[in-house]
Amino acid sequence: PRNASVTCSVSPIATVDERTGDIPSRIDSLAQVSGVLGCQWGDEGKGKLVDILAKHFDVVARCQGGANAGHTIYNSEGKKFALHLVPSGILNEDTMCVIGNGVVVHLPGLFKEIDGLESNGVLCEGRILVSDRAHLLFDYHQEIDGLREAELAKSFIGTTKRGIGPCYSSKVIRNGIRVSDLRHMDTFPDKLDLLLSDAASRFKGFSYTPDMLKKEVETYKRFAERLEPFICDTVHYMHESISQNKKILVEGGQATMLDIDFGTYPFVTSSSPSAGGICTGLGIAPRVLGDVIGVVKAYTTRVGSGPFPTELFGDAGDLLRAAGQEFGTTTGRPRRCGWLDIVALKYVCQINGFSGLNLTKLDVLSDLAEINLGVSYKHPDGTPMNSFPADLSDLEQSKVEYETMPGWQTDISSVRHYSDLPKAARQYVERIEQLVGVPIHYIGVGPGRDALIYK
Ligand code: 2SA
Ligand code: GDP
Ligand code: MG
Repeated sequence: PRNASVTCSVSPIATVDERTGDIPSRIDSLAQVSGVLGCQWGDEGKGKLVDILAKHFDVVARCQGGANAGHTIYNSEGKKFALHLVPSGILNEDTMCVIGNGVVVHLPGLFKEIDGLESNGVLCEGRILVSDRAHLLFDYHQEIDGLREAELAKSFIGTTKRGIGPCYSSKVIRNGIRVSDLRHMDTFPDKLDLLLSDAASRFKGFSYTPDMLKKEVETYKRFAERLEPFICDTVHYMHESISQNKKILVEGGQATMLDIDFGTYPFVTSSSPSAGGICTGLGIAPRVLGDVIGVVKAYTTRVGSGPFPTELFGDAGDLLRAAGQEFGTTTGRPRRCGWLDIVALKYVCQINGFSGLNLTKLDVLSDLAEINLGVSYKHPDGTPMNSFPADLSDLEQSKVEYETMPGWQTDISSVRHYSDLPKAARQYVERIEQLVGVPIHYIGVGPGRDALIYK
C-alpha cells in the first residue's frame, strides 16, 4: 500500500520473569521509541536483543547500512536465522518491520532473504515495509566495491564487498536511484544508464555494454512489480505509528566505531550507525527518541582492516575466536579478537547517550583465569591521552594500559539471575559500569533467546 496504515498491536507478553511471573521491568519501561546500537566494531549481538525486545514493540525498523549487516537470531525451537536486510523483529509475527530511507537496498538479496524466511515458515508478506526514499543498491555497486578494494591494494578497507560504499557514494554524489524510481519505469533506463556509464568511466576493470543495461532494466521491471506491495512512505508511517502510541524499536547495523564520522576513518562503513543515524535514517525527530541501548561484547572483535588497540594475537586471540565462534555472519571471515576497550566504549557512550547497556557474550570469558580491561591510552612519551584520538597514527602508536581482573572459571550459560553469577563475574560487570558510567541492564550468557540476565 502507498501509505500503509498501522494495523498491528502489541503482542501478548511472552518474556516473563520465571520467579515473579512479571515482564522484566527493564523491558516494560522502555520508551515508546527506543533504539539498539552497536558499541564496538559490530557483531556485538544486536540482533539477539532486538529479537527478544520485539515481542514488546509494534514496529522494528532498520535505519542505515544494508546487506553488509549480519544479525544472527534463534527462534524458540533453537532454529538459527542470519538476517542482512530484514529487521530482527521478523520472527515475532505481530511486529511490523520497516526498512527505512537511510538503508541501501539490494533487491535480489532482499527477495532471496524473504524467500528463505518464508520457506522456513516465517511470514513476510504484509509485514515488511520498504521506504520509497531508500536507495537501490545494484549488482554493479558490489562489483566496483571489489574493484575499489583491489585498487587500494595493501591499504584495503576489508569491506564486506556488498556494494555499500559505492551505493552511498551514488546517493551523496546525487545520481543514485531510489525505490520510488521503480514507479517510473519510463525514466528508469536513462537513470541506470547514467549510473553505469559513470562507473565505466571511473573503473577500467568495469565493462559496461548496452546489453547489460537492457538485461538489468528487464530484471528491475520484474522487481518493481514484486516490490510494489512493500513500498511505503515510511516517514509518514513512522509518524502515524507514533501518534497512535505504537511502540517502535530501531535496530542499528554495524556500530559507532565503524561510523563514517566517529569511527576509525577510513576503516569504517559508509553510514551513520550512531544515534544520529536513527533520526536521519527514518525521519524521526530527536525529541521522540527515548531509550537507546548500547550493545557491547564482554571483549572486542573487529572484522576487516583498521586499528584495534586491544587486539590479541597468536594463541590468545585464537582462543577467544574459538570460544566465541567469531566468524563473520555475512562473509564468514574470521574476526580479530581482543580485550574490552574502555577508552573506545566511553567515547561511544558520549556520542550516543545510552540509557543502558547490554553486555553480551559474558559466557565466552568463562574459561579464563584472568581478564584484562583496556582502561587508558598513553602517547609514546608516556603522557595520557584524554580522549579517543581522531588521528590513526596517534591511535596506532598509543600504548594501552590494562587493569587485570580475576576470571570465574565456571560455566555461567545457565545462569538467569544476576545474583546467581559468580562473584568475579559480577565484579567484572560492575567495574565496567563504574568505568564508563552507564548502567548494564542486560547480560548475555548464550546465543539463545532465554540466555539473558536482566540486571
Ligand atoms: P562495508 O562493507 O563497506 O560496510 O565495510 C566497511 C567496514 O565495515 C565493516 N563491517 C562490519 N563489521 C562487522 N560486522 C559486519 N557485518 C557482518 C557480520 C560482517 C561479515 O555480521 O559478521 O560477515 O564479514 C560488518 N559490515 C561491515 C567491514 O568489515 C569493514 O571494516
Ligand atoms: P550482530 O551483528 O550485532 O547482530 O551480531 P552477530 O549476529 O553478527 O554476531 C553475534 C554472535 O554472537 C551471533 O552468532 C549470536 O548468536 C551470538 N551471541 C549473541 N549474544 C550472545 C551471548 O550472550 N553469548 C554467546 N555465547 N553468543 C551470543
Ligand atoms: Mg553482525
